[in-house]
Amino acid sequence: MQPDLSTDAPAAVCGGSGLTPAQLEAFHRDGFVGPIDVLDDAGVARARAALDALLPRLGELEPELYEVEAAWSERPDEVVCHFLGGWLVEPVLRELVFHPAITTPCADALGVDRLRFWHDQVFYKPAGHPGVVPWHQDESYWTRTAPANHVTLNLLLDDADDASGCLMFVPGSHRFGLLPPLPFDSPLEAIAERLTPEQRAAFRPWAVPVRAGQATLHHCRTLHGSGPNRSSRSRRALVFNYMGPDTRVADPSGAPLLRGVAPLPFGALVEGPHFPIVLDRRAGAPGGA
Ligand SMILES: O=C(O)CCC(=O)C(=O)O
Repeated sequence: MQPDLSTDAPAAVCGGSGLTPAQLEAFHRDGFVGPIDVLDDAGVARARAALDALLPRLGELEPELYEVEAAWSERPDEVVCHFLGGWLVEPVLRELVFHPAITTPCADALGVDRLRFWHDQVFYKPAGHPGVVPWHQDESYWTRTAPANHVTLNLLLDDADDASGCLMFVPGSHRFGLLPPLPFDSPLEAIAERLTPEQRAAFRPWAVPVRAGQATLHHCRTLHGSGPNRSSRSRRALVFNYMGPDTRVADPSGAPLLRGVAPLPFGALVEGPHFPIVLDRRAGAPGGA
């Protein structure tokens, strides 16, 4: 499975100027920042159309993707629709992986001149869907790569608020240390029993409502989760995960980092067509300073 990396950036996407100093300060202080503007109305419409065409074909496309959440496949009326690898089959998602309006704030947050793609995800909660995304740190699922210099941009294709299950974050939790992974279909609060008394005392979640076309950005150790969609609106999120350019394989097992990707040996640079450099701001680089 070799993704076609040729891409023309979609016209209907905002700037690419990156995080303001205040946004960067918030990211370092709290472990997340948002909302940030990414797509204009035409860009949202284009991404929605692409995703809506993909969703009914998930069963047929599953072998080409990195992963479709098994619990959702078994119990779609209870569990949030979640899959990885949409960029492999949908050109609009592939374009967004490389777009400066997405990559620039992520590179700013990580403090890197070169940004490497890790993978994409989709989280879809139809209107009235009871599924939740339990509180978790992304890094709990990513310990097969190191160092932990990864970031997540969660782009909403619908207005999201408390009623539709917008993302919630625990400010400062990126300094909690690494917590254990939990099954995707766990209850929202399942992490509570894994927290120390100090962490429990510091567990004061913030909900971050966003408009369609806006995103939140969070550090790979920031605790985040989302509740059910009690509204009559869809809640569609495209998620883009990036990492520093020098990330290496930290898993001695030799298993592929993602399904269908050629295995990389322990200690090797995470690179290749599935993990492209998506932004290079070094002097002399194409598009760089
Ligand atoms: O969109 C959601 O509810 C969960 C997203 C998430 O876990 C992420 O962006 O890392």
